[in-house]
Amino acid sequence: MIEPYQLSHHNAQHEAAHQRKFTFLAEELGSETAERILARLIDFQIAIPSWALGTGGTRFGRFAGGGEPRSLEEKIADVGLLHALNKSSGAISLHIPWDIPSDGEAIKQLAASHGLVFDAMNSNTFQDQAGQAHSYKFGSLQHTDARVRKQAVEHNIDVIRHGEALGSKSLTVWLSDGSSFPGQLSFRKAFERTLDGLREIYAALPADWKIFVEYKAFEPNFYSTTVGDWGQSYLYASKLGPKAYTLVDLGHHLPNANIEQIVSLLLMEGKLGGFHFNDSKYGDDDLTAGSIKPYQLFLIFNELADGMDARGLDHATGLGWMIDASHNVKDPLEDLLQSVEAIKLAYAQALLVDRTALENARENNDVAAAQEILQAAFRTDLRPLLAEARLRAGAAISPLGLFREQQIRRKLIETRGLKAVATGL
Ligand code: PSV
Ligand code: MN
Ligand code: MN
Repeated sequence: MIEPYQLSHHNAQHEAAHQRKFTFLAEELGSETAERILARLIDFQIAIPSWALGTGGTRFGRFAGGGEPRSLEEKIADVGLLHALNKSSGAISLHIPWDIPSDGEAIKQLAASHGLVFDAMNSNTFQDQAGQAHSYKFGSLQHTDARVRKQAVEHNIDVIRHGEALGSKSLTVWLSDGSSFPGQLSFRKAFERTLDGLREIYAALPADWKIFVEYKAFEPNFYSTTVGDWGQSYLYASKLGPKAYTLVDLGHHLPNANIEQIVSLLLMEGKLGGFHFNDSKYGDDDLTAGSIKPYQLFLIFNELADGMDARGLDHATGLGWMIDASHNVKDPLEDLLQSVEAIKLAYAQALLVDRTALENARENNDVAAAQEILQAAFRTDLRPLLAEARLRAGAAISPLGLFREQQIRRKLIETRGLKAVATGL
């Protein structure tokens, strides 16, 4: 979709203005700081979920945007396109059975030809599929009927096998299990059954795999959720063993939860596995990362950068970085480009925080100074650093700009049709 000459033409057009801004910023920051952040930005990759490439919709309706990927191959092509534009989206996360590969090796090669690897595999026991023997209406791993639980365990093991063929190294389990009315289930039995099921899945993990236990406060159940918060996820992960971790989806908390504190403690305990980035105003809104609460995103990265350094974790590979978003009114590809940009910006700002000065201010109970240090980093416009990182990585100075200049959506509609609907939610 993007030819090398189109990329160089775009960059040539924007280079002079970019250099002016970058030179000024690098001088302000000092070249050592600028280079340190640039090196980390170039390494940092954020996986794209296969289900975010089409229009999401709500329970009230769906307004298709056109040109959506009709197959796994086309989803890979879309992520390849994002990666060509920003060189920061070098991984794709699949959801089974929405994305069952007919030929794992061929799919792996296709992804590699776009410079992509396979991030976490996701299982789905929150929907019934055609031909399925037992229904998940009343849950999957928590179910009162052992046959339903067995079916859910087997599905997860099947997802692991698909992932092995693709070179993935982790399984994310998000369960919609829970109850909608008081009295409907025994919390204790639901927990114990779920733990038993997770233990069977854990036992089937290859030696070098991780399992991420994703929590969510509510929806689709509205009274209780069996993996409802980080405490419950942490309990499962601790009981399962060293290959089990908690996954934090930013939209899965009750309003005003202090997510940065949760992240800090999970990281301290060595139980933070990864992220699903998005933003929200009310619930699991799955809005563009950084579109509602950019300061919160920065504060989360501030804890991540600090905590990963404390544990000696590699920033690029130590945790699983992924977007989990949905798009009702925006072009999905444009939205994903915006999310990646917002995540990298928050990360860069966190890398700018003067940790020694912050530590001093804390030890001296200098509250105002501590706040100033964080806000100074957050309020520094680091966008020219992001553009420079892209330029050096062989990406576009303005990925969204190039996407629009090349009228990519129009071309996708021409080849795939206006009514193409991606598989997924
Ligand atoms: C559930 O709300 C969730 O965040 C899980 O990660 C799912 O896998 C994904 O959204 C898609 O439904
Ligand atoms: Mn999620
Ligand atoms: Mn969600």
